Amino acid sequence: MDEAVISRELIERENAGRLDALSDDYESLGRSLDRRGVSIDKVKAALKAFGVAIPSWGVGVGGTRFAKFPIAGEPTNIFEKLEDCAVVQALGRNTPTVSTHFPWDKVDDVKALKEKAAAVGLGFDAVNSNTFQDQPGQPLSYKYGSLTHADAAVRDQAVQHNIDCIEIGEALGAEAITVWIADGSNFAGQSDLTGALDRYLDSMARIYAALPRHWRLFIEHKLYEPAFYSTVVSDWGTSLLCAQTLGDKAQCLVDLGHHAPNVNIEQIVARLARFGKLGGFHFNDSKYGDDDLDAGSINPHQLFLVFNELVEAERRDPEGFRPAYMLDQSHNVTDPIESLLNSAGAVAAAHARALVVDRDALAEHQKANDVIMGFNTLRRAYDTDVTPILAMVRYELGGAIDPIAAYRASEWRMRKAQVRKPIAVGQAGIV
Ligand SMILES: [Mn+2]
Repeated sequence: MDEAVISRELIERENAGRLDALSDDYESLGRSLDRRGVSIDKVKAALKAFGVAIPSWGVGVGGTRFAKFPIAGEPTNIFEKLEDCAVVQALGRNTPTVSTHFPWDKVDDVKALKEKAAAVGLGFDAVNSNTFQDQPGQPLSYKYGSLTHADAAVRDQAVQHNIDCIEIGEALGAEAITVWIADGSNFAGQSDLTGALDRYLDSMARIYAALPRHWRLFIEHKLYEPAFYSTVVSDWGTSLLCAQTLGDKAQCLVDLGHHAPNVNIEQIVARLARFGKLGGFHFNDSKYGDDDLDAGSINPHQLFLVFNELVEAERRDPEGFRPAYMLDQSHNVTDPIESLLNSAGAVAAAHARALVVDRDALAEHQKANDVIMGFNTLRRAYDTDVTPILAMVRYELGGAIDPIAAYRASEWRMRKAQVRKPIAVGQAGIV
């Protein structure tokens, strides 16, 4: 790393007083897992190879439909956003890549963007296109849709934007594009439900044709909002049909918040993986709808069950298993860096718990219809306090044993408040 956003000395100073307790906890957990036939070092090695991408928009303060409350020292452009992403990576060590969004992250010099990322020790994950809002000077409006618009000229504009995103992504070293469209309708009778899907498939086929050889195209479904009567890619069934229609490079992306309440998301994950169509995730959490709360903050058990299916899927098909993991959250009342550290930790914790499930025992209990023992096998893993493994992974990779404490000790936000331009108040946030 050429530009150390957080000094090595600070991290070492912060870790020094915590290392003895961590080693003690790690060894104790190791003995406990060993009695269950689980190697803690294997779990640790798997977690060292595990990363979740930070969305560039996630380091800014988000907001709701009501308001956004900016904080002093918030990043004002993609270069400053990369620095904040680098802080998360320097301390947490499981967020090595950034998922960019265009035109929000548009720059004149894409090479400079790539160089900045490399300088702060980051790479690029999937690029995200945006045809859900109009940009200043944009010739045609997306008010009534983009890739599915009734007017071919609007569809052409939206297709071209996605192709432009692929070109930028290629220059950055990304290998996937996520296409989320807000197209849909607010009234019965507003839209031809079948015609809109046909136009979507036609537009997506043109984007698909522009994919470089090693690229993937992720289809993100969402059941409602901003369209409240129907959305064109409303659910995982539509997403799967579209991905199958488009071809091998097209896969489904599961945003945890984009489902009706109580939907069994882990089963959706298992289904998509079974048919080789699980492209990736947008992790977040929700209480009521698409709340975009911090991953694992409301329902950590669901997150664990999702990872339980992921570990199963990888065992079944190690070759074809390569989901892209990304966070997609809106931080309204917290410092985004602290939320992202917590959330990346929550995702890694869910993964760790899924890795300590006794899979042979689980299979035996399922075969014998021993319901309670099947459930208890999962519950035992879920009840395991995996925090010493996560902390040891961070420590051994050069990060902070207690990342939030180290972040606060760095006074990063306070220092940035002195040099970054203040964000204007009175804007609505990301919805
Ligand atoms: Mn999303």
